[in-house]
Formats: sequence, C-alpha cells, structure tokens
Amino acid sequence: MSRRDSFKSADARIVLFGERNVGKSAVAVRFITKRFIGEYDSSQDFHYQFQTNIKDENVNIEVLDPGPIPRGQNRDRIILNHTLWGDSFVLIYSITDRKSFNSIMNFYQSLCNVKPKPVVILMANKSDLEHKRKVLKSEGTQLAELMKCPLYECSAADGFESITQAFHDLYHEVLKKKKERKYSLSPRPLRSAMGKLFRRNSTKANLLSPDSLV
Ligand SMILES: Nc1nc2c(ncn2[C@@H]2O[C@H](COP(=O)(O)OP(=O)(O)OP(=O)(O)O)[C@@H](O)[C@H]2O)c(=O)[nH]1
Ligand SMILES: [Mg+2]
Repeated sequence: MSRRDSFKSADARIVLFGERNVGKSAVAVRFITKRFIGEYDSSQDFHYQFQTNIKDENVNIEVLDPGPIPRGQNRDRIILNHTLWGDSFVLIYSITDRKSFNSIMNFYQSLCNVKPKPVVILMANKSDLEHKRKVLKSEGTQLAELMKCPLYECSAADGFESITQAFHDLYHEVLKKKKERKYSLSPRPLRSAMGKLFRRNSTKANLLSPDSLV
C-alpha cells in the first residue's frame, strides 16, 4: 500500500524501529491481529491501517513495520522518511541480543534530529527467552530514563496483553501531545482573553462579548 493511501486523518501513525530479528513484525502482527504466526516476511516495508477500539473509542491507527534498512547513506534517508511519516515510535530490542540494545540510542538520536521530543516507547521483546537473556531489565530501565520514556518488557510469542497495553499507552501519549500542540498554537490574544473569561465570575452578566475577545 502506498503512503498516499494513508487514512486522511489517522489518529496515530506508529513506526517500529529496531535491529533485524528483534521481533518488529511479530510485535506489529500481535498488536493488529492478536496472533503470533512465527515467521514473517522481512523483505519489504509493511504498512498497516486499521480501526481499533481504545477505551471505548474507535480510532484509526497506521503502523509501519520497516523492511531491511541498509547500512550507509541510504540508511539515514530511509530513517528520515519513516521519521517524518510517523508521529510516534516504538524502539524495539531483544533481551537476547545485546547488539540490538546497543543500537537503540542511534535510532533515538536519529529521531531527535528530526523531532525534538519524539513520542516514544522502549520495548524489550522476547521476554519469554529468559534463559537466553543478555540484557538486564535494569539496563532497559536506565536507557528508558535517559530517553524519558516508558519501558515495556514483553513477548510477542507469549500473548497479546502486554503488547496491546504498550500500543494503547503510546496512542494516549500521541493524543496528549496533539492537544498540547493545539493549545500552544492557539493565538495568544484569544488565549489570554479566554483566561480572563474563565477567571471572571461566570454569571451571565459577567460574560465577555465576542467583540471583547481581542
Ligand atoms: N521466542 C520468541 N521469539 C520471537 C519473539 N518475537 C519474535 N520472535 C521470533 O524472532 C524471529 C524474528 O522475528 P521478526 O518479527 O521477523 O523480527 P523483525 O525485527 O521483524 O526482523 P526483520 O524484519 O528481519 O528486521 C522470528 O523467528 C520470530 O518468530 C518473542 O517474543 N519470543
Ligand atoms: Mg520484520
């Protein structure tokens, strides 16, 4: 599906970033279908759009699960394109793969170069493989603190609840950010007039007329 076919008004556009084999596709498919199918096509980008119910609200979500991101110059361009498209990001590593953990900061820095306070969660996948663990939970927690975002240790193989919860929380962060931005973009004179309006006694006689809101 081409990006031009995107929902006109997606409520959230989520991009998954992480090294190869960490479970990006498994996590995306778990969230969207609640299923774990074991093997996933890694040859191309997968762009999903769907409606889901979050806290009794129907929302339009789009998820981008990137295909291989090559090394070299093209890498920066591809990450930049994905970053511009998305409004929120899941940074995924596998607890069994230290290299994948080490590379998270690079993804995060690339994001911050384009979007100064990106909406991000950190996901430590494959928590069912405790016997193969190479990254301590405390290391994940420290990294999340550095990036000022929450950490979710979860397993795409083990059930859908924790992954669904992570995506729902991310969606709520997107909403929060959109509301903040809307507020900060509202014209100052109107904002201060609104402030006056609500500081006043709210009897009818004290309400300001529209003409006075300038
Ligand atoms: N045990 C276990 N295996 C997982 C989990 N998540 C994914 N896998 C397996 O890990 C392998 C890689 O998963 P993918 O979802 O294809 O990983 P990916 O990050 O999309 O990989 P690329 O598309 O190559 O970048 C597959 O064999 C999955 O079945 C998990 O939580 N636990
Ligand atoms: Mg994949």
